[in-house]
Amino acid sequence: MKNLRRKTLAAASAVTLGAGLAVTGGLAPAAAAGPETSYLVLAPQGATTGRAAARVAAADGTVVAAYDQIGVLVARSTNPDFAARVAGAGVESVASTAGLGTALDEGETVEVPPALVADATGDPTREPLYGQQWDMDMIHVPQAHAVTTGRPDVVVGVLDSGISSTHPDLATQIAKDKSTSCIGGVTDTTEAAWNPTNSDHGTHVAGTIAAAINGVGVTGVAPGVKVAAVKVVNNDGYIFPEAAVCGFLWAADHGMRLTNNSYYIDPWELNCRNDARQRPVWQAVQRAIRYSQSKGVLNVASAGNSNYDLAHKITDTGSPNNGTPEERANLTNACLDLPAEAPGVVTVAAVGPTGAKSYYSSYGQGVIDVTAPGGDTRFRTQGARSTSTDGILSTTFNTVTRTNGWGYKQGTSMSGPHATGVAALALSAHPDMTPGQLSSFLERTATAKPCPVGVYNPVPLIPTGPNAYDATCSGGARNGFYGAGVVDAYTVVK
Ligand SMILES: [Ca+2]
Ligand SMILES: [Ca+2]
Repeated sequence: MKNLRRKTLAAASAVTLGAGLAVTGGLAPAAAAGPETSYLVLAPQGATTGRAAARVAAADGTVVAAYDQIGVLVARSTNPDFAARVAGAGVESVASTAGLGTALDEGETVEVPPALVADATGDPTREPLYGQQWDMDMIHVPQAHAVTTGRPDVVVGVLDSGISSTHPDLATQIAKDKSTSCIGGVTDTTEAAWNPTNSDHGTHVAGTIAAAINGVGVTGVAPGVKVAAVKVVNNDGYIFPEAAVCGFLWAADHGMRLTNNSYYIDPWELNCRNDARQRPVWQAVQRAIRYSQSKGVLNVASAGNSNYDLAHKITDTGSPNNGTPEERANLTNACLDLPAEAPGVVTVAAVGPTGAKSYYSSYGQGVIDVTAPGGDTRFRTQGARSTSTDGILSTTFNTVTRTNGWGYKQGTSMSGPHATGVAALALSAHPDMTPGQLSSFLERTATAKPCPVGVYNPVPLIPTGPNAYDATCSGGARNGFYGAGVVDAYTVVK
């Protein structure tokens, strides 16, 4: 899956490159307009953006968003020489984000028939579809709800593809005054802008965090808290760095204490150390993450669905021109996969109904912090067939028929929001915790899980090949497959 994503990225980049060649390869003068391109313009760290904004204007650019909090401008220009012209005093770096969008790992949705409406009892286990929510039992959600379902002043930013505001399990759960689109790096708070267009991924994530106990459908982990839609996935299914920057800043400046990030923005880590164009982009995202942490936000992120050892990725993907394995320590911060690997971010792996690592879950000692149910639709048949009921049941929005419903998805996109929901319960019970305290608390209260012995492969019959999902776990009580263990909703509130 990692390779697939890279091919998608490469294709997106190639289109952009082709368009650029068409302009610069002709006889047109240098100042001729090219395609409109988005840029991130970084002022020196700690400086205001005034001088940078003046340079943008002088270089035929338009500032579409100014993030003075972190010294970052989002600019657009059709001038092919924009980056060269904007460089100078007051500008630390400038880079186009063209081709640097990462495709959302969407996964398929398997819808279930609409649930009958039952009496709203306040008991999560009496929700009509609760019998299919093995995930909630695994992390002791009913026991937690006997203590608290969460406080409504805890607002979780769902940086994702939007949330359906008409969904019967979510309509009462959304902080509409804190919801926005961040597509293009620019906020748009109209309700239509932050509703889903071509993806219900964010609707599913939001339901896992906070679907209501209302006699309809499912329960979320923390139905007493609120979710805010912060739409960062564009209509083509890509997350661009400027949207992520906008999302982190929006959440931080609108009083959110938690964000859920079930996506991955993936620098080409083999290139980024020496790639002058990529480096400023990742620096801007990291400034945004650091800023949100300084405002008291704990960010939770999915580890990814590539069964990839994140602790040894340079060795694993080493360039054919360089046979010497390189150590992670040689990497600069600009080469991290974001947001999962940014310092202070809670990185979540996935387990299936048995509590064992999901076949797809990425891993890595020192990278994975905790794990949570994300589903595993292949273990039951060793990979021969897919059993959708071993996925995660949550709220859905059919983007073709434009109807709300419920259905299964699987992925670390689904495990992340379980950890976020547990963090929201923890914060409801312990409102004074700092992000650092909260993340340690999540780890301390998790149920530790040892490494399986030897090479792990739960799906030897999967059609992509008998060894495609081999993985080896390293570490002790805290290890590369499960981090500190499986999060627990009850132990954080009891
Ligand atoms: Ca419900
Ligand atoms: Ca981390």
